[in-house]
Amino acid sequence: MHIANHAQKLFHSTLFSVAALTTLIGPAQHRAIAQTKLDEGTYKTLLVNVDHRKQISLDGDWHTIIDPYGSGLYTFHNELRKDGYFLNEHKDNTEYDFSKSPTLKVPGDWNTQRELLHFYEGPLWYQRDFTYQKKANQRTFFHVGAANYRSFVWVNGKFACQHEGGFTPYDCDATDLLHDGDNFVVIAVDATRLAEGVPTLQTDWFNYGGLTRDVALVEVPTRFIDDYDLHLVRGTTNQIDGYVHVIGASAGDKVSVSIATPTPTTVEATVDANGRAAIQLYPGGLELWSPDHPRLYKVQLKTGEDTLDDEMGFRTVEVRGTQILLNGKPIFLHGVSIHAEAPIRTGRAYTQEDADTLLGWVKELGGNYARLAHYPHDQRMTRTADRLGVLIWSEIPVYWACHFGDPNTLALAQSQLHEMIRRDRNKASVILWSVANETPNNPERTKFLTTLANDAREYDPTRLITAALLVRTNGMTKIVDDPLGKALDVIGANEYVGWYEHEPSDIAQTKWQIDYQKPLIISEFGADAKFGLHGPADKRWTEEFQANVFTQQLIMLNNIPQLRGMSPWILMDFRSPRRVLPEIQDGFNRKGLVSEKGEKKQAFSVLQKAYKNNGVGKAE
Ligand code: GCB
Repeated sequence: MHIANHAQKLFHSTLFSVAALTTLIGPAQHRAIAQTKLDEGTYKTLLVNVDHRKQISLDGDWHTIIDPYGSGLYTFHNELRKDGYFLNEHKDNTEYDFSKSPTLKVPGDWNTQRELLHFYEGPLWYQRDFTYQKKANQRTFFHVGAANYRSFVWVNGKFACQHEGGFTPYDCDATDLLHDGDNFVVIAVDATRLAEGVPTLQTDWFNYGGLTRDVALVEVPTRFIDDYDLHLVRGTTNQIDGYVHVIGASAGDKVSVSIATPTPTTVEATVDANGRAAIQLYPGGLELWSPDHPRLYKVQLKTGEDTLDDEMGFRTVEVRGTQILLNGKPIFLHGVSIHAEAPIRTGRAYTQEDADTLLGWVKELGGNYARLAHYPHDQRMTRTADRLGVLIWSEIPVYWACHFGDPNTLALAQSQLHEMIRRDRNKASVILWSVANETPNNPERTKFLTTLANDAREYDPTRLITAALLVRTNGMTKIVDDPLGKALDVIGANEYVGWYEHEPSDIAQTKWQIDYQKPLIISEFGADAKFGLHGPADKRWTEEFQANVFTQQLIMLNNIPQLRGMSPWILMDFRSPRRVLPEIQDGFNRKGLVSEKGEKKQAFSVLQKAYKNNGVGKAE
């Protein structure tokens, strides 16, 4: 299915209807909560630019029940319960009581909030009371910024919606489920890793569970803008094209878009029978967005009672031969990879301070670019990147050995890809959509990822499509010939010469054979170092060893003529259950330039010097 149709199905055709996108998969008896699909719900969507909407925050303390057996949803014979925990009952014979159960903070992963939950990966129930006054001519959505991995929402005991995928937001229509006065919401979140899930069972990051991003009620008029796209047209410096999509509109309704450039410009357009209005405008005095000049403008969209503000930058990105052009000019991407790991306090990142710290370090390095690995990060990251001038690679968690032969896994990857693009397509900072990382090279995988690459390009033809590929080694030659390269605009390649293979002294002599005349980004290289551990440069795990790997890599990278960007692995140490070496790793991947406490290792200055002196990489 084309992603456009998919999008249509997922977001539009269910308008005002019940029970739209869910089917019961197989006999419920054999399913864990994470594999359950309930078959009724309200309209579910992803509201674009939700952070500029009128919100009633539900962040704070939620009552929680740990439910490893899924008893809140299943009976003793493992049938779906009609009287599950979602009813939040207080009868004589009720065997649970949210009001007496301990609380957890939302947003936030559960693993770092309560020691008992550190390695917990099963179902956990959240409950919260709130008061609400319904307003006429208004719809109210229940917004979840991210819930890892599957989640189910009930409002006042009635099922609202479910979502799979731990890193993208969703909004379910709670209008008819809310009443005046006291209300409650129950959300079951199941962090069980699934072989057929996206991601799959094996990853090199911590499976932080829970309501890891903001939760809120979002109020919109009955006729409202749910989605739009405004972008600068390639080859122009002032033509902005796109669309505005309106829910609840009739053909012929008007929408307007204004951009507050020095000569403010407004255009009015007409909605078609699908609720969509094509937009084209030529704002006067537009200054283009770039890392050196991250100019944002106030944008206002209107239809009927609905007004939605945004701050947007405008720029173009394209490929010419082996060059990446930003606003028509060749650019080299001096970057670093980042996990959504919170500096200092550890755990999942979600605050503005997290985003400021992480992207602040990129600026301090002299970088103009960051690869947000390996899944969509909190929207604060792309907003902050827009503001600070950091170009962004954004990725879906199609990582390592997913079930590439499974059509359900493909559908899931497609929906996560679609959600990622839909949420962030109006961010000037985002220039690359990545469909995968280090997947095994076989025909089934290539077909799966080619479908994703084509979907992404069809859904967003204004950006570049990439993936981080594995590279073959033949002696001292690294070979980039993965057939997936054909489907990509920019080739991403991960390599660990000097760490997982060969010695640091071999790095500088390594040769590259690249079978594609396309821009290449070395999306990862690196070495582990424990902050404060010192020794000779050939002693593994020391800061000196890591710094030397970086020094040698920079020499090697300068010998690759078509290299157009780099995002070494990684900005900050991050938690990973695979990394168990006592006294060194202690549960953390130590390839950070900075420790999880924010302490800078020697390699930080090596990279900083190269970036600040323009000592690595050529734009053309
Ligand atoms: C990789 C993966 C990344 C790992 C890294 C490592 O190639 O893409 O997720 O964390 O290597 O440290 O091994």
